Amino acid sequence: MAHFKEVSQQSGLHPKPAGLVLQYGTAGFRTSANQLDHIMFRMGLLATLRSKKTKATIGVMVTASHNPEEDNGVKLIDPMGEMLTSSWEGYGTQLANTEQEDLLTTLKDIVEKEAIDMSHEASVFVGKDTRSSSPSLSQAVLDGIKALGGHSKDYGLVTTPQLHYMVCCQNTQGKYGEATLEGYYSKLSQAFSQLAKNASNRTDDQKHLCVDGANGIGAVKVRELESHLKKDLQLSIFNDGSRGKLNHQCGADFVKVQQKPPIGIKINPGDRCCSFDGDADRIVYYYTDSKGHFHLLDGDKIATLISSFLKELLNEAGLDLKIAVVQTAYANGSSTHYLENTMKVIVRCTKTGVKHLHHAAQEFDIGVYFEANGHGTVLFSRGAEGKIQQLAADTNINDERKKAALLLQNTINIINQTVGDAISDMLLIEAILAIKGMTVQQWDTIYSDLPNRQLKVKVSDRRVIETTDAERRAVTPAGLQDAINDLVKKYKQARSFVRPSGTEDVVRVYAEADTQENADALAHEVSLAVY
Ligand code: NG1
Ligand code: ZN
Repeated sequence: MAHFKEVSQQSGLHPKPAGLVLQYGTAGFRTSANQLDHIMFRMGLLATLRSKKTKATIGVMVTASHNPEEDNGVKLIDPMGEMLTSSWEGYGTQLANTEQEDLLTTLKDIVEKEAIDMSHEASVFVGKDTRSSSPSLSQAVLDGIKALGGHSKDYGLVTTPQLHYMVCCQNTQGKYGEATLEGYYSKLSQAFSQLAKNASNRTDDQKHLCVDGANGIGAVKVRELESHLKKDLQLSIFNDGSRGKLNHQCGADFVKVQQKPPIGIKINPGDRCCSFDGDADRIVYYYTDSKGHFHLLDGDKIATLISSFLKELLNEAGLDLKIAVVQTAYANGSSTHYLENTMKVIVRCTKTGVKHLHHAAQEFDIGVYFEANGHGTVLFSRGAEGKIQQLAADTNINDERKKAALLLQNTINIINQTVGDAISDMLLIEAILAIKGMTVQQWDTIYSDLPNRQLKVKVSDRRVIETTDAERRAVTPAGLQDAINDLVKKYKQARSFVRPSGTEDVVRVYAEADTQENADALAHEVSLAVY
């Protein structure tokens, strides 16, 4: 096979350091950028095979999200814009770790196992974030695609969710939208402007939002969006990459974990602010009050705002659709309590990692899923979308039902259903606050978070910890869960769990309790039990 010969020649230009072992984890490969050249070339090969197998366009995004600038990473996007199916993650790991001389054998094994017709055309979309290592690494991906005879389209600098969107648009023949940046901005901004028409008499202050771009791609892209927004939303963009370092003391992950504002942003009491992460698939909101206290509105608060808005609209529209909120163990206990007991919506808890939440959300008519760290979106089933479209087009219903149906229709259009998207989530949140005439402080008071703390613990082998019950209980090593249970009993309203990270070589410890001191103390004590 001519292509295999080409792979053999080209792979020599992207050699694997002997002995290096890496794994396709929760978010693809992610590590120090200087170890990734061969991984990128090989992921170009894998994406080409996946495209031949699915007979659809596949995406490859070069990014390490919220990791430091020195790192990089790569993740594959499946035909409907979702994450690569788990059964292929193993091939990713195999290809990554096979030594140079065995590469062709591994490649041919995958072709055989998956019965891939190599004569079929392949099409792969490639995108990258703003890291200094991204241009050469994305070139390595393009080289891999070319070596196997695939066609590639290089979108250059895009956010992760933008690339997911392009892949979905391409494979649905434009039904989801146009596979261009212009198409993305116009779909979202038009939906926003339709929604914003339902807000009355907003002052300039109410239209104003401070955005922390984490010195990354999100800042570049939100600026491009700005020109499409007219005067409906006024953005002040900070950490736009012109001075600071990517993700350094800024961005959604920093703000969420440190529970404080990013550097590089000047905020006055009451100002509504949000932070994106390094590839703009996460968003958190925050403000400081008149006493200078910092208030965070994380993924849980976002899920609550969005699901209560949708639930109200469904009632007004008279549509009987099943709505659920999907969370992980990191969701604040107060949010789960509020959703289940006050809002009375179904709540599901899944393992960490967006693909788990995404799959759980697909089981409902409307599935709102958010990780506490701000990664999330809303999924509408085909049936639910159909009913909403039908009602919006119905001329025999009263004004209230009509208005609710149109709001639901525009809400569908503003959401990027392929994956969590900071830009799309931001527009939806801004639209909801505007329509409800709600300030960020009012949103914050829907429920009060239990004080909580997240810690990282370095251990020699994090894989000795195995968990069950959506990662809420440790089954190994023996005795660890009993020790955690005993510590939790010492505190009020307390909860704690540990799990190995899928993206860093650490064990994560989470604790919540009635006061910050107690949450801190519990997290500390549990981290000692992990050693
Ligand atoms: P790990 O490192 O497995 O905890 C982190 C986040 C996930 C997810 C992935 C991918 C936390 C506690 N964990 O995973 O939610 O976003 O990164 O980016 O925030
Ligand atoms: Zn990210």
